[in-house]
Amino acid sequence: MWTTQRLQRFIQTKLGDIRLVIVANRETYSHHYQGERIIVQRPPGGLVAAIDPILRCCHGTLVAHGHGDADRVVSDGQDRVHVPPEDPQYTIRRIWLTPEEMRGYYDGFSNDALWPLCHLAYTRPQFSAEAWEAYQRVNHRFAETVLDELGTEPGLVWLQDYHLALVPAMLKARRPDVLVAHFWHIPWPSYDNFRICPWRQEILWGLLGNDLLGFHIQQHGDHFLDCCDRELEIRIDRERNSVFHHGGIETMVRPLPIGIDACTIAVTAAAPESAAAREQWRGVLGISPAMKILLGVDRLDYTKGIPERLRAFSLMLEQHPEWKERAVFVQLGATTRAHIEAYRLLSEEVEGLVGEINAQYGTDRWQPIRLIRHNVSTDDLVPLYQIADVCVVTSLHDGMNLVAKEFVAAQAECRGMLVLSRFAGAAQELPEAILVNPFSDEHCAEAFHRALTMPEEDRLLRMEQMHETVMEQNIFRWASRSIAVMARLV
Ligand code: ADQ
Repeated sequence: MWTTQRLQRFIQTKLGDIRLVIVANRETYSHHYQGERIIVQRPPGGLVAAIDPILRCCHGTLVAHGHGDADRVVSDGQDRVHVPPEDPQYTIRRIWLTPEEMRGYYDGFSNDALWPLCHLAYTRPQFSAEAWEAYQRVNHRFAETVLDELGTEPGLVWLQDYHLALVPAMLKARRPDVLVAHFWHIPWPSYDNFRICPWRQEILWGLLGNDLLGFHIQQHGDHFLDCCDRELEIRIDRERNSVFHHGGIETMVRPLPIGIDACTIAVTAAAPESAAAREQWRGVLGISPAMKILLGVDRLDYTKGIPERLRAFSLMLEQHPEWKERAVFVQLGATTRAHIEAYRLLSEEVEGLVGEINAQYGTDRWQPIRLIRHNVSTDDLVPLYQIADVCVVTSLHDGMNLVAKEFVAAQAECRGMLVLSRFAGAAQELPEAILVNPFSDEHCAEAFHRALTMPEEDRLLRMEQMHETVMEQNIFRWASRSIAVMARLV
């Protein structure tokens, strides 16, 4: 079993004195004013959950955008701060971006162009020359900061995600000796979808600055190779899963499915405080122990299939009226990317649907859907996963989906069931879940009913297998596999 300690020893053996710099848009800790006081927050999201334990392990540096309103005050003269605050183990080097840069680089190009381009959720990407210009400029700033952090030392730079597609080539142009790896946390589209991007060649060349480019699943890597093959003068070696360019330089493309810190979740679930928290959730939600709970946990994002699952739940109530007053759908929907039109519309749609369905089916004693719009801490989320009978993940398209894995890790007694979209990367590792096509309300409604009525023996068998997978294929294993590939390149 991979643990923090084992990973730490592994990193020391494999990388020795080589400095590890991780680069991500989002910082793992941000500082905020609360009146006169400064508080520390950990933003939600899969990426943060993944890289924090790795940085703690290797005492590395994270280069990231400083977005908290008190971030500058707590940073030193070199824009650095040591975290976590209670027990500092690594450094965040912050980059400051203006609101205008954020509008172009983050909202504009990353989230209004690349995000819908890479997810087959049928939301049209918005390509704006102004946003693309900001994306290039900010990627350049990230590259300059990483080079400044490294000085003349040898180093391994590990970039995270789609906000930084141009950084690898920028780094390599100045420091060909530095090893550059990149993990792309979202799907890569097929060529037919990718080719609508006006700056597709620039993005591909940017990513070919990497020595290693990781995706969650083989299919995303295959799509990337296809795109390179169709667009660029390069050579693809399908057997090696590599692209050769610039007279023989190799970019390795590898499937590296991400995991979660499953052990911490299992320990939180087993802690005595968790029992009280479970009761508290039932109390707050007004749900008796006899009531079945279906649970969705997501950022409010149009790729996650939230309206789709609510409609399917409504259909289940119509087709199986025996669930009226006997089942509740609890949906956590944290607000995200609120400046973007598509997200505002989604938020309105979800609120509207919840109102409609509750009005149609609700009674004096029962509200079918409970929507919770704020973030909850891991300590509060784990007991909620525990009391859920069915966890519902209906992403229209998803790189991996960590919620599916978190639910399974929290369910040590294996009493619940997972309904999982076929179009989430996680479906490849968790085939024992009830796999669904989220584009079909009928299919999902039937899957919810099946999950609620599955015979205990079948359910236990499936959940135990998934539990084993999630515990074994954890975040430390993902990090070790990624670092093992990088170390071979050093
Ligand atoms: P995300 O799109 O953010 O991640 P996901 O993998 O599901 O999606 O991770 C979401 C994380 O945020 C989970 O850890 C979840 O617990 C947390 N979260 C969501 N809503 C919350 C709420 N209301 N309160 C508290 N916590 C909440 C991207 C890709 C995914 C990929 C990850 C990691 O889109 O496909 O799995 O990166 O690579």
